[in-house]
Amino acid sequence: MEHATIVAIATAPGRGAIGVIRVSGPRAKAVLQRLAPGLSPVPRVATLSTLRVDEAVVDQALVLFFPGPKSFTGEDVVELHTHGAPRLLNVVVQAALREPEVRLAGPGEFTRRALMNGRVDLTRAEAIVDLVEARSEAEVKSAAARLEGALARVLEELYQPLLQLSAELEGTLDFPDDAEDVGSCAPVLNRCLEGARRLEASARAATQVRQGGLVVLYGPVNAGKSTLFNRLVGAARALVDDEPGTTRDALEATVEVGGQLVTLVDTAGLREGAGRVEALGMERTRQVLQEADVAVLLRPQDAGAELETWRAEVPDERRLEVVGKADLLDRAGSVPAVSGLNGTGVEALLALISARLGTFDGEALVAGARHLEALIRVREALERARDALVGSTVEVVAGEVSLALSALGEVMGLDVSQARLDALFARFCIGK
Ligand SMILES: Nc1nc2c(ncn2[C@@H]2O[C@H](COP(=O)(O)OP(=O)(O)OP(=O)(O)O)[C@@H](O)[C@H]2O)c(=O)[nH]1
Ligand SMILES: [Mg+2]
Repeated sequence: MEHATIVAIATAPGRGAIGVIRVSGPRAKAVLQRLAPGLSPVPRVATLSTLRVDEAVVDQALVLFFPGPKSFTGEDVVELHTHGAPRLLNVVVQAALREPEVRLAGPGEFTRRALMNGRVDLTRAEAIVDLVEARSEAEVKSAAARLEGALARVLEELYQPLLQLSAELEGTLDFPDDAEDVGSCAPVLNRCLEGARRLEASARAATQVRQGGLVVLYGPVNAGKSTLFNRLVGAARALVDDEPGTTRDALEATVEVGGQLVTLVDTAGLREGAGRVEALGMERTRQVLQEADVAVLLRPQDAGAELETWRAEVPDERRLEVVGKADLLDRAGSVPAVSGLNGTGVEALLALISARLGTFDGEALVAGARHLEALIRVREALERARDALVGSTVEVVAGEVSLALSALGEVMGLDVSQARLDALFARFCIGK
């Protein structure tokens, strides 16, 4: 057990309105006494206080004291909300470090202490990193739901009956004479299997949330794809010119559409008789179209026989057709129109894309690839257990159930290895 007191700047580097310094450990209060002599803080109440370093006044700060064990880390915690000046924050941290047994915190060390002291469980610790790293509203919601404990509860709902089932099967092994027919386990086992399948589906949905959708702009040359791309990205990323065949390489950017992360791709326009490099570009367009979740066909209002060839590039269910250069149209058609130049119809297009991608439904609770992999093992083991009910021995069924149980335990963090903790906390920033 380590007894060092740790200190770190908890806010992002650089200037800001406020900067927060966090201190945790047995000497947290001593650090506070050094910086704000004479202050006797009321637990969990913000107090405006003068901070001093070597007698000199350095700032007016809001001071908070959270006595352990009812604090974030489970230890005594002090938070100093100073003005957000990087030099000032450093001066205060350096002063704190002069207190004996105080050192700088490593990445994620506050959360790690919270985990060690039972203040958060692993699913919540992981949710904290995901929340900090979230790139879209959907990721924020997924991480926040896990932080609130939703994942822990759902896992527990599967874990408890599985644990009981496992105990019963082991009992049967120990006292074979009392053995009922192993088939009597079937209802419970099937319910567990259902639960495991739901969790797996949720993990797949979460992977989708993390990766986001792939939206590809395609269509004939000069349709205005790059202009629209630039408008959606909010920056002049792609070259725009009235010469057909301007874009030759697929270009991608990450944008948020309806709260979801989307990779948006601008592609080389399609036409007959393109030169060699342009033809290579069109080849690339066709490749990325295969993977697209939504392919936006941007085309002129009056398209002739070519329209069917453009449509044929992508199956109907993944294609969204829009007419470009809406600002030049004198009559509205049946297909929605959009102008990358002046923004007409862009909001409506985003709404259509968002509807096609589907929205985050709160089911995407499970975090990452690691969870998905373990949950697949849970489901597979339970399927084998169910199959073994007919024509196999109790040993086999019990063995599979116990495999499922330990894979589920991995997700719950019941048996966490040091290496996995190190890997998790390496993703944290200092001060978290
Ligand atoms: N009036 C009007 N002109 C546009 C609009 N979008 C693009 N243009 C013009 O149309 C020409 C082609 O635009 P791009 O955005 O380069 O078209 P593209 O589809 O990327 O073309 P390629 O890369 O050659 O396939 C340029 O001269 C643009 O200024 C629009 O919404 N309205
Ligand atoms: Mg282009």
